[in-house]
Parts: sequence; C-alpha cells; structure tokens
Amino acid sequence: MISFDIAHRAVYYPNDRRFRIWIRPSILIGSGLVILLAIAAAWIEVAVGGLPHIPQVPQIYPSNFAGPHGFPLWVRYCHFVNFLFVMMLIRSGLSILVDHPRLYFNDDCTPGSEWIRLTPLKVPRDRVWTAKDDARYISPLVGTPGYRHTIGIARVWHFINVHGFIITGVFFIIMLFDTEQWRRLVPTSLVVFLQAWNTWVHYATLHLPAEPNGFYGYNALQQIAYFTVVFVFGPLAILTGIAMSPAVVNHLPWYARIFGGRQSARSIHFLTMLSFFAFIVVHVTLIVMTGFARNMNHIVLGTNDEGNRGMTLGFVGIAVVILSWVAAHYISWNQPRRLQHALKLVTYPMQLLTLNRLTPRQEYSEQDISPYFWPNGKMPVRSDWTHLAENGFRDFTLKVGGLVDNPVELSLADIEKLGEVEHITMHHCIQGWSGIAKWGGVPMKAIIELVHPKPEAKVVAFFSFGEALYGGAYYDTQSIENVLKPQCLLASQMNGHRLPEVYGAPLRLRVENQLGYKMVKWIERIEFIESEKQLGEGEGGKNEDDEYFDLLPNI
Ligand SMILES: Nc1nc2c(c(=O)[nH]1)N[C@H]1C(S)=C(S)[C@@H](COP(=O)(O)O)O[C@H]1N2
Ligand SMILES: [Mo]
Repeated sequence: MISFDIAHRAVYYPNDRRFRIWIRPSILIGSGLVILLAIAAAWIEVAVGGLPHIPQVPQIYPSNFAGPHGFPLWVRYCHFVNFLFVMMLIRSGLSILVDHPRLYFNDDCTPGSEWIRLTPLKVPRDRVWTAKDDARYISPLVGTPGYRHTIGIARVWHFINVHGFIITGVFFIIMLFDTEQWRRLVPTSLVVFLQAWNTWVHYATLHLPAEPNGFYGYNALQQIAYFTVVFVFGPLAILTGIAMSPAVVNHLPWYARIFGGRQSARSIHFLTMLSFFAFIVVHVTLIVMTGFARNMNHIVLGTNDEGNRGMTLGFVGIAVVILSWVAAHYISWNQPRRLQHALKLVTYPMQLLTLNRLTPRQEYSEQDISPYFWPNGKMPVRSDWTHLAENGFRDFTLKVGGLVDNPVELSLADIEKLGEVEHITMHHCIQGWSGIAKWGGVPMKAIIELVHPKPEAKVVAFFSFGEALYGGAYYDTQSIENVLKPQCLLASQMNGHRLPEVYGAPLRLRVENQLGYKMVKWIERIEFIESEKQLGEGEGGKNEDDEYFDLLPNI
C-alpha cells in the first residue's frame, strides 16, 4: 500500500491542482484554419455543384468480395482487446505526460519553447525550479494511476499494456493478409480518395450519405480512417515510443531524427494519442447514428440483424473496460511493489537481450549544447556537504570500497589524474524532458581498474550527499558490466566548467544508455557489492525503492 502520509500527500495531492491547457496561438490558429478550410471547401462545392454523388465502393461488395462476409471471431476479439489496451495506454500515458506537462519540437526543452503546456505555471527564473517541482496533478478519473508524480506505476501500466497492444496488432495484421479481410481496410484504387472527399462533403454540410452495410464494406472515408488507424497511428505510436529510449537514441541518434528529434517524437506520440482519441469519439458517434443495434451485432456477434443482443453484450464489454480502470487503480495503490515486479519479470530479461546491448556512442557538437538544462533532485542540506561546498570541494575525498582488492580515497585532483575525457550527450529524464550537455570526468572503467573489484562483486552502488523525494539518502546502482561501457563517467565538469552545485557538485554519474534517475548527483562514496538486493528496499536505488521506477531503464 502506498502511504498517504503528509509527505506523500504533498506530492500526490498538492494544493495546486488547477488544470490548464495553453497551446501556442500560431498552432491553434493554423490547425483551426485547416479544419475551417476543409469545411468551407465542402460548402462551396455544394453551393456551386450540388451534393456530389457517392458511387458504390468497388472493392468490397457481396458480388465481388471473395472472402467471408462480416466479421470473423478474430476481428471481433482484436477489436475488443485493442479497445481495452488503447484505453489503458491513453490513461497511463496521461499520467506520464503530466509528470512533465510540456511538449516541444526541440530537444533542449527550454521553458517557453513548448508548443503546448498542461500547467498554469511559467517556470520561475529567480530560483531553482526542478522538473519534479513542475510535475502536475491529474485526476484518477482520467489517468492511471492519476494524482501527481505517479510516473513509476503509470509506466508499469503503459509497458504491460503495450505488449498486449503490439501482440494484438501484429496478430491482427497477419490475419488480415492471411484472409480476404485486408480488402476491407486497404484502399486499392485512387477513386477511393475522391469518394472519401465526396463523403466528407456530405458530412461537413450536415448530410448523412447513404451508408453501405458495414457487414459487406465501408464507405471510402471510413475505409481510409480505419486504414490510417491500423497502418499509420498504431505503428507511429510504437515507433515514436521507441524514439524516446535513451539506449536507442544514444546508439542511433539518426533514429530520433526521423521524427524530427527526441522531443518531436514525444510530441508526435502525444498527437497520435489525440488522434486515436478523436477517432474513437467520431467512430462511436457514427456507429450510434447509422444503425446502432445492427452495427453492434456486426462487431460483437458477427451477425447481420437488428436484434438487441450485440448492443447488450457491447455494453457489458464497455463495463469490463471501465472495471479494468477501477481494478488498475486499486492495484496501483495497494500492490505497487507487486506491479513493479510484474513489469520487471517481463522487461528485465528482454532488455538485457535487446536495448541493454546497444552501447552508447553518441557525440553531439558544441552548437547542440542546450542553453537551458532542467535540474532535478533535492540539493544536499547535510552540513558536511555545505562545508565542502564552501571551499570549492578542495577537502572532498571520494571513498571507493566494498568488495574490492584496493579500496581508495581520492581527492578531486587524484581523480583528475586518472585521465579525464569529455563527451556531448543527450540526457533523458524519466519525466520526458531532455537536454544536451558536455560532460567531463573520469571513465568508471579507470576507477574499476584502480580498485580492482573482487570476482563476487557484480554491482556498483553510488551514494549521494543529497536526500530523496520522501527523505533518506539518495542512492542508485549499476551493474559493473554497464559502467564498463563507453560514455560512463564520474563527471566533475559540465559544459567546460566545474560541475555547478545544482547539477551535482563535486561529482555525478553519467550513464548515457539509461534514464536520468540512474545518474546519482552529489556523490559521496562508491561501493562494490554482490547484489542490489542488499541495499534499501532491494530494488536497486532510491527511486526504485520509493517511486517504483525500473531497475534497468533503457527506455
Ligand atoms: N542525489 C540525487 N541525484 C539525482 C537525483 C536526485 O533526486 N538526487 N535525480 C535524478 C534525476 S531524476 C535526474 S533526471 C538527473 C537530473 O540531472 P540534472 O539536474 O543535471 O538535470 O539527476 C538524477 N540524480
Ligand atoms: Mo529524472
């Protein structure tokens, strides 16, 4: 059970729960104009030439449709479970989104450069404002699990359901082409586009065109809409989701560029969600308006009659979907640890085999460095850290010990002598923002060669001077194997200067194939251990323990 004590309430259920959406006026006006133009064109066409004729869609009528008519069981099954998964993806996605309630088309995420924000707040520039401060509340009626800063559990739902979504999608597409059903969805002649326009002209001028019986075929607009949902929105959602993975983007920076960059991919991911949602609204409206009982029999029972059974069962199906949200809510707050472990069971082995193998190797140029870099985490308040900070960390020593042959205590000057390197990389926070910076420091590999871990040491733990969100010292762990990969640094420099206090002075970790919370700031000491299970709650880090984040966040 997640406690709702004062500290947790302050985070999950803050006083400021206002919901505001701001959209960049040019985007609002631009998209408004496109819609208005399309509607105006329809009215003008009707005024000039009358309502256009909509001929029969050629490809799918009883006379020339070779395969079985109607909706086989697998179509009806996919339709239902896909609805279940998509709704869960939307709800958990909204919880993830409001953890950084701003969307950009640039990878710097400079406040003010967003095209949409779901917060009434502008980022204050006169004090430190962390990305966690910026997270917003969302009602559990809309989001799973909802409230504020529940991104750990929201990700569990998102990633569990995305497996169902992808498996259903792949199965559906294979079956489409294995049967004649693909002919319903895939436009096979250019005439379809003309017919689609004519159908639009009918709708836009408030006429209901004569409907083909969907049991045999769709009108052209419908066909294009269904085609787009299956063959464009679905794949686009998956591909832009992958473009947010630090392991992928840091190995193959060009992959994110296909979508205009990492943040543009996140924006497209969001727009795809909106398109799915808009589709569902229009789809359901038209289903109701064009013979609800018959349509429901088609898709629920696979029959083509006017009885009520499909409708009734359909409502039961909708009730099941809504119950799944209630159940997810209940499980989220009562069994968060089990949920975290359930996801780990699926994704941990799979990530070890796939994303985790991608070695970080990105190199941006000086011009790419972000003018603004969101800070995160609580500045240390411990007196030993503040004293060290007062004289520029000259007296700081880093203790590296645990299961090693040669425990050491190193000053910043000693560390520097191990050989410093620099890289310009993109940082990915779990909350969704990114930023590019130049980091300088000593590769963890050099530290490992110096201390020489014993064979039983498998994990390296980084302990911070700073506290975590709900109190207690911040720490995180890495497998030794991962810190031996390129671009894993104990960084003491940022953008050519000594690491600023806010960004983790005197030392912070950089692990470019994982999310930001793995990169402990204000490092106090390093310890080699057998397993992460020995520390804290045993989940591998303070955020993993307290906020149910993943042990291995390659995505
Ligand atoms: N000690 C400590 N380190 C921390 C955190 C924290 O809260 N405490 N937050 C992490 C998170 S969530 C991120 S995204 C990065 C942020 O690094 P930045 O402040 O340089 O952007 O630091 C990570 N390291
Ligand atoms: Mo983060």
